[in-house]
Amino acid sequence: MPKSYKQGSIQGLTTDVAIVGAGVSGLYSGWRLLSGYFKETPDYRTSNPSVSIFDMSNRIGGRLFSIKNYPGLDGVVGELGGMRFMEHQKIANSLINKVLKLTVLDFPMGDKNKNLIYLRGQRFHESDYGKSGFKTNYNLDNKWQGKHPDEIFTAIVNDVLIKNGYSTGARNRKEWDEIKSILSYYQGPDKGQTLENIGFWNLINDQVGNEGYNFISDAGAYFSNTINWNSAEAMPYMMGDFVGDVKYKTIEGGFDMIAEGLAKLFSEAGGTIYNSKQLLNFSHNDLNSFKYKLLIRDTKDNDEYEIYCNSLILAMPRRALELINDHNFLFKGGEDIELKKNIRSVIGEPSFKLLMAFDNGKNRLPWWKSELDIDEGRSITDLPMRQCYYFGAAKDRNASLLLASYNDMRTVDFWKPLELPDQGMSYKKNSVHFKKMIDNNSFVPKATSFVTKEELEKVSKFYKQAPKRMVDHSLFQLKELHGVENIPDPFTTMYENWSDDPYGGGYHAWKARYDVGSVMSYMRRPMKTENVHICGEAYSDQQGWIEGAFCVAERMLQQEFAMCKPSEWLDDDYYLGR
Ligand code: LYS
Repeated sequence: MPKSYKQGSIQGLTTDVAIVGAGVSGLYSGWRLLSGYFKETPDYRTSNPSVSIFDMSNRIGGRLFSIKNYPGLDGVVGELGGMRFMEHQKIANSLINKVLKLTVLDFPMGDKNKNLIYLRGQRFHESDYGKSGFKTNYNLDNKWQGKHPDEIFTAIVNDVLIKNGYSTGARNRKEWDEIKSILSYYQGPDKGQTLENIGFWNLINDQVGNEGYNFISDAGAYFSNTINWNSAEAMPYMMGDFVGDVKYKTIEGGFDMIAEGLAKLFSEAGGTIYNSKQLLNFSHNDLNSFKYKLLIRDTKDNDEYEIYCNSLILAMPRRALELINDHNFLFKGGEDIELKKNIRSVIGEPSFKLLMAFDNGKNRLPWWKSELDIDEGRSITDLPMRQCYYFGAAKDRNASLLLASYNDMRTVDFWKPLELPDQGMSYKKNSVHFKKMIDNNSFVPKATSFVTKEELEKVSKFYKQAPKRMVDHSLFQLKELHGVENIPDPFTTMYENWSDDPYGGGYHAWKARYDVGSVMSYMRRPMKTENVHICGEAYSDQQGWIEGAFCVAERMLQQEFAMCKPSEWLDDDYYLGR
């Protein structure tokens, strides 16, 4: 597309493929369409399509959002969104290493002897689990008392496998897919049901009782992993991604470099990204030779534009899909149509991250190092903050950065009334209401010996600053979790609540009683007669990971856009899912 569209009016713009959403699934799809090979089919899409990406926010990356080059924090990166991947996630891994050539770092989980677990008022270390005589404050059966939550998760999954006549041991995603929809349950109220018809909470309750459920939900760090989602999806998910000695990786310079790298490749290949452009609606078009007309709103000045395309990729999560006007040929305005039901097959999972930067003071060490000799990794608690991650010190060691809270599901509600006034994506900073809230409530960045207030204020408009009351609640909990009296006030903060529009959650989970394999394939092209496609993390089988987004996008490109496998950088036999 001509670059001249980038600024100013996009009225009348035409593009073969319009992608809505500049998160990783949209950017990946755009780049692949411009750089990949198409099979020889009589499809119009075989001839060098023009591709444009639209995003309603003023940045790219979607739910990847790194804090980098922050004044006073040289050499330390903070993550408000996605922050890691795993080596067996092959698209992420090969893209990062072979295509984008980014530097991969270990994502530190810390020392089990130092990092803290604080549950029901009891403070201990991860290494205490399983020690003889160790007991938690949970009223558990002897069989489970004192055990590591991972051990309990594993026992639950193994029990199901064994009773179904399968071996325990490691399984890859393809092997899981072959068995997970035929596994069935054998006792209690869900007896005789296949696993996909059983909620994971229901299943855990039957296995380890209510108190066992409370324990593994609290100690497992994520409420999202134990909500009543689809058990057939939950089992491989827990075994592969969280339980045991999982090795996480991250990217030097910030996790959203994946989005930036893809955007750069996409632009170099001739694609254009249009920011602050929201898709309002779409329809069939008879004004020119393009199949569809899209109605786009500029989120900055509210102007509306009509643009034209032949294929539409909705690279967005559930909530964003639901924000599109539904009076069109696809959504049909009705609630009971198959597409609407399938859109509702996933649960948007609220999630919240709060970062705090501290002045290391005279000894030039983060407080967690000087007080508790913690170097890196995370601590877990049942307090509403749930998890904190010690991101580390700046190069000059003047300051350090803490992910002071990473929490999901019901605890996100704890932080809600402490947030900035809710005025949507681009809150109107000049309104009287907003100003009043800011004056009364805001946490104003503080100058330190190494960074001025002006420097901090300059960047603070790019990130939401935590209001004072939120900071105070957070410090209160950090003190309780760590058993430390004195934690300094942070000199600056940033937070993100991913439950807000248009995300509807930090990640998603499949509901029970849906045939996930069928819904996944359905979403990639809901109407076989139309070139409208849905892709992204939400309707993937690796929800909450960029790999989920990539696998769905790649599957869509090969199946629906007649693209060849990207053999130059990805193993041909890599399993993309159902
Ligand atoms: N991938 C996310 C993380 O590494 C977790 C998502 C959990 C979703 N249930 O923290």
